[in-house]
Amino acid sequence: MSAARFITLEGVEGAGKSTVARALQAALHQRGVEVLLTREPGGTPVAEALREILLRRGTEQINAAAETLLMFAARAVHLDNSIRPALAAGKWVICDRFTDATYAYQGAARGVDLALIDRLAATVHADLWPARTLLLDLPVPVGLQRARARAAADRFEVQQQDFFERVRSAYLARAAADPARIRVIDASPAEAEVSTRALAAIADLLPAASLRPGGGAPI
Ligand code: Z5A
Repeated sequence: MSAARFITLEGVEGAGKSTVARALQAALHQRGVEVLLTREPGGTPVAEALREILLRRGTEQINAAAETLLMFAARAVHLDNSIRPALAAGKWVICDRFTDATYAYQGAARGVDLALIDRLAATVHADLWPARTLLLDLPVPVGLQRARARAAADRFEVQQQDFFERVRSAYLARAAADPARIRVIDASPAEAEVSTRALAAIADLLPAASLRPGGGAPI
């Protein structure tokens, strides 16, 4: 059994996080690494119910503070009931978005006090941060085009371009401040190339045996 690792994926809409997450899961599986693939908000029945509330375009207003608290409520449940047990069982966890998203969306884009987010993060997961975060970086219009070609817009996707520019800038600033954890990957190339770069960006975390020739096919 390999040492458990917590990996997160971040980026603006349509950056390709879900696509890369699936490719990483397959590549790790080929290397004998058991992976829990999950997402935020969501990942457990209760957290998915909160996701539905957060993403639905209803008539009732959810202000930025309430949105932040709901994100962390979902995260606390997700950590307790899914992420921590998986890590304790020795699995790798690949999570599509985590607390960096709260700093980018609720903090930078919605204007929530970063000290509040610091406090909530310390309360909910002071002991657990991702070993590696892959920031899939893409010009905002390209990501929006990809995302909007796919499905009807949710409560976040209806935001204007400047909202997502603030998200992107915040992500890049966080990566510059913590380059050991947050690796920026250009998400413009074709899917296979982006996934190959993502795998390379976590290669140092893999057990040595899985990197030997024959230890797994490239993705
Ligand atoms: N949110 C928040 O505000 N605060 C928080 O703390 C957290 C989340 C945790 C979750 O919605 C929303 O919650 C999110 C932020 C907020 N809102 N927004 N907006 P979501 O999970 O539905 O949305 P998302 O996280 O942005 O995922 P996404 O739109 O599904 O994008 P993606 O996962 O990055 O992309 P994808 O599904 O892999 O790919 C999108 C399309 O592009 C698809 O058709 C692919 O086939 C295509 N694609 C992917 N890669 C490529 C490449 N390389 N080239 C060409 N086409 C590609």
